[in-house]
Amino acid sequence: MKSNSNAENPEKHTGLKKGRTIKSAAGLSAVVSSGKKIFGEAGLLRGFKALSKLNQKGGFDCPSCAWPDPDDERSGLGEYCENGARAVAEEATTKKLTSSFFRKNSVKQLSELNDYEIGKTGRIAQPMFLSKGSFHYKPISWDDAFDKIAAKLNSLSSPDEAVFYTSGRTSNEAAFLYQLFVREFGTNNLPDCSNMCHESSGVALGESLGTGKGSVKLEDLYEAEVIIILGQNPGTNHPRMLTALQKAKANGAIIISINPLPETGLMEFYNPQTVKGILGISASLTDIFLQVKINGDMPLLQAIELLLLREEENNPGSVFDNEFIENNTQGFNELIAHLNQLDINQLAKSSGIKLNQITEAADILKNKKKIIACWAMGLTQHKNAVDTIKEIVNLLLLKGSIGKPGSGTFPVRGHSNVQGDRTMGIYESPSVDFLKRLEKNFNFIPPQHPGFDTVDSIKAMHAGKVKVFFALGGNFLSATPDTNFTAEALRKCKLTVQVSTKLNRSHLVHGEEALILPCLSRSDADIINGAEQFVSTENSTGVVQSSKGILKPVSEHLLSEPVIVCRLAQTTLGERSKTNWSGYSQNYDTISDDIERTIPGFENYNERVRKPGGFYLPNCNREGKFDTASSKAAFNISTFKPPELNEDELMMMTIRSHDQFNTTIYGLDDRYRGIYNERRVILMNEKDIAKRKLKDSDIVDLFNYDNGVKRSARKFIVVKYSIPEGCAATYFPETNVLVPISSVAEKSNTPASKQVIVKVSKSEDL
Ligand SMILES: Nc1nc2c(c(=O)[nH]1)N[C@H]1C(S)=C(S)[C@@H](COP(=O)(O)OP(=O)(O)OC[C@H]3O[C@@H](n4cnc5c(=O)[nH]c(N)nc54)[C@H](O)[C@@H]3O)O[C@H]1N2
Ligand SMILES: Nc1nc2c(c(=O)[nH]1)N[C@H]1C(S)=C(S)[C@@H](COP(=O)(O)OP(=O)(O)OC[C@H]3O[C@@H](n4cnc5c(=O)[nH]c(N)nc54)[C@H](O)[C@@H]3O)O[C@H]1N2
Ligand SMILES: [Mo]
Repeated sequence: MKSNSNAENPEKHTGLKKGRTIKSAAGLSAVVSSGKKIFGEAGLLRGFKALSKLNQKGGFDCPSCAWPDPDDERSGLGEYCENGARAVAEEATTKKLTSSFFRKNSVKQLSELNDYEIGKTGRIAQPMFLSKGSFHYKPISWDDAFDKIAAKLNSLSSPDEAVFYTSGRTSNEAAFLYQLFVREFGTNNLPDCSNMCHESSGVALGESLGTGKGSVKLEDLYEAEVIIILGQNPGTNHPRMLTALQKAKANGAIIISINPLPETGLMEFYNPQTVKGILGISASLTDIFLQVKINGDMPLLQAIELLLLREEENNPGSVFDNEFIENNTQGFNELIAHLNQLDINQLAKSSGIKLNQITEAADILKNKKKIIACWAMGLTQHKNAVDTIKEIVNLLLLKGSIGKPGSGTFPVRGHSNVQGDRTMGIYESPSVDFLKRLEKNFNFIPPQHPGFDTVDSIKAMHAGKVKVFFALGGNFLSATPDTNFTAEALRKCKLTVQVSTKLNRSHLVHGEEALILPCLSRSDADIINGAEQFVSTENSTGVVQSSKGILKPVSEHLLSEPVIVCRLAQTTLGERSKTNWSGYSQNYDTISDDIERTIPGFENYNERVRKPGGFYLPNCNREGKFDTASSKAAFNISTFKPPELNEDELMMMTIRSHDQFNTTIYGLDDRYRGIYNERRVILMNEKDIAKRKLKDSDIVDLFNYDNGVKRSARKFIVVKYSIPEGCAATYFPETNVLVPISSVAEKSNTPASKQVIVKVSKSEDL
């Protein structure tokens, strides 16, 4: 019998209040509000103690986003932002879930809470087990928990019947051990959150430039002449980027923002860490705002390239970097032939931007040589994401803006160590070279065939091909698309295991049996046999540095992620493995030694990771090299196909509010967008509201049809907003139920979460 719990958030409103859109991001109020939050959740002392070490050299890496820290001096006030402080507060809470909590609350009862309420319950304090047919989690010892998992894994008819997911907070050390264990066990089924995040960037950059990572360092921003920001909301998701942009602007950079929404941080910004900011003097960051239609970026970029081409033809040598193109690229003539066939007016129409505005942007770019393009989920989560990102590369290559100071690619990563996890080998399609190194160093034959990524894992579970689902962090059910389909998939598993810090919906929608293994968080002190351990992470610019937590863990029963992986490996593999699991779990330096032996760029790892500020990993683009088959950077040709929308349909993007970290909901406000106390909202253009004979604040149901399946999300409140006609926005994860499992980006298989076709109608209940 299954506990029949809710997969989705309950369809209840918390009470929408609208306020004015706060025009400027951050500022004193942001820091004060984060301070209050820290104190409220964690207690005064713990809060101060944690903040004083956040992102400091020798401190711990912020568990929020992957924005880089300055290489030189770091602010005495602490290198943190409002949302970083909230991320710490969320995990530093002293509230904990004891066995009596689970005795009182059945799985079904817990699933009736919304994500905000679930997050407020506290830290998981001991391993918990849900036996077959039971309605309540019960305590279990660590030994028994590992025995159960090992027995289940070893009973499978093939190692490929298990899937091992990773979220992006996992440290380099834990990630390295995890992929090693999974491959010794015998599968490459290593899906991760990156599959839903920057996978499209990795594929596009890898194919065109020879590395999946961005080329820009923080200092490059300060030298750039133009910074283009596409599909990213840094005010909320990478707040410290605003300080960097402010500095870039002071040095003369022009900022072009491309977004369907006028996002607050980009339009105006108070720097909380300067006196001016504290006094409330704001600076407008964006010079040109192009309010593109959802998915209009590719035609917009092509229109800019075409205008630059015309200018170059009029005045040869003045716009393109012909020497760079000649020496370093391939496919230039084909690109020019392709651009010449395109119609500028059609491109402008498809992008939703007036031609004169596009010309204004092209005019700025034509004489500039140092250009940086930054982007995030607004570009990666579309069906044509890979080609759109390659179109950014086309523009940069035409200008010779890669591999030089002040220029380059900047996919701004999400989770604080999502980039590092990939470097450590968390990847379902490892290279032959990487597998050879594992074979040589660890004396086993790794599986050679590719494993399942996130979407394919869900499909495989749904088809009954996967029996065990194991997650090292994250909230798989809520983060993935097609919530009800994914719930069915998870429920078909024999065993689901979650290594977690806090309760989430993935504990409540489970397999026949389920385990929750509670772990230390980034800010917790990790002491083994009296010795302080530290781990490491890699930020968006490829800097690896140490991270050492300092807070006393809320419970003595928590284990660190590296130790959990070691014990899992020892119990499951037993004599089969010759790897030094017990050594690793006693002293993390031994893990670093094996990372050094296995992964290029980690020479003298133990020594260099101890240096304040860490070290940069090698990046071929930075050195002006392109590790493609031809050793050249590749121009790419793509043709934009406008999405086919019926008259009554809207293109909807699922985005983050200011008060959330992915599926963790810190609060119910989105104050930069003027929305308070409610998450079940849909932002619509006033013409689209009128066309449907709706009014602002009406309650509507959202639905769509894909492959004959009707998907619906009920009871959303209409909010009139500045968004292009035909477009709409809702918050993730409430509308993940509407993202069809089959709607993915070509080549990267990333769910097209920013390109969801929906119909909107007055709520049926009213
Ligand atoms: N506080 C906080 N910080 C976070 C996170 C968080 O949830 N909270 N999440 C972390 C993670 S994992 C990630 S990946 C990042 C995410 O960081 P972002 O990518 O900034 O996050 P989203 O809210 O998904 O925002 C996407 C932006 O793209 C725009 N957009 C949507 N569709 C299009 C389009 O077709 N074209 C263009 N040009 N723009 C479009 C939206 O209007 C929005 O401004 O943030 C990381 N940091
Ligand atoms: N519709 C839609 N869907 C999306 C997106 C979108 O924009 N729209 N964005 C996608 C993106 S970019 C991403 S990255 C994914 C995120 O997907 P995930 O990474 O799977 O989700 P999170 O919400 O970040 O995971 C939060 C959970 O992680 C656990 N946790 C927190 N800290 C730790 C820790 O230190 N260790 C361990 N073991 N566990 C910890 C807590 O239990 C918490 O509940 O979602 C994707 N899904
Ligand atoms: Mo992400």
